[in-house]
Amino acid sequence: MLTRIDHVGIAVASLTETIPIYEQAFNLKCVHQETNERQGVREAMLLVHSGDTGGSYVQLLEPIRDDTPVGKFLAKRGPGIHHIAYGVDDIDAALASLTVGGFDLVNKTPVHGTSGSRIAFIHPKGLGGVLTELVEAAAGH
Ligand code: CMX
Ligand code: CO
Repeated sequence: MLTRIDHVGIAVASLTETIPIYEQAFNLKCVHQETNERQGVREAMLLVHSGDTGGSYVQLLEPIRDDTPVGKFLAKRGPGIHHIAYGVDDIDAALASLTVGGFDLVNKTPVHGTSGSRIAFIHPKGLGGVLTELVEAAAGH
């Protein structure tokens, strides 16, 4: 079902401050930035590896408001790893299978993610305390 680690999502207070740190530390390049209003974030994607099944990235996340998932996370725990995201070929099939398995889906149907991808979150409680995202990349990504 899973094709790759798509990204590791890291909650930060400031993209402007954190992007250069990650670029310099690991010689990464920030290849994309966007604001996702529904998710309540400004995000930056730093490419780690381009593979046959799609890229792997560090995703830096800055909240656009305090009353958002990342805003609440930062207030409670401070900056750090917020979620892990796995690539899938068919997110509808993956969600159907997880539903049958009794997992607690935050998104029962896919929503809009980075660069036109379709994404869905699975609640951390059933997965060892790790908030988990599935990503079906848009065609050509
Ligand atoms: N990782 C692990 N546990 C988390 C967590 C995270 N990122 N966020 C919250 N939790 C835990 C809390 O520690 C808390 O646990 P306890 O009950 O044991 O104290 C519990 O979940 C509830 O915490 P909360 O602060 O009240 O958070 P909510 O229930 O309001 O929301 C969640 C939790 C997962 C439903 C919410 O964060 C969510 O919907 N996330 C999906 C969307 C998202 O994260 N978007 C931003 C990223 C966008 C992107 O990657 O594109
Ligand atoms: Co993500």
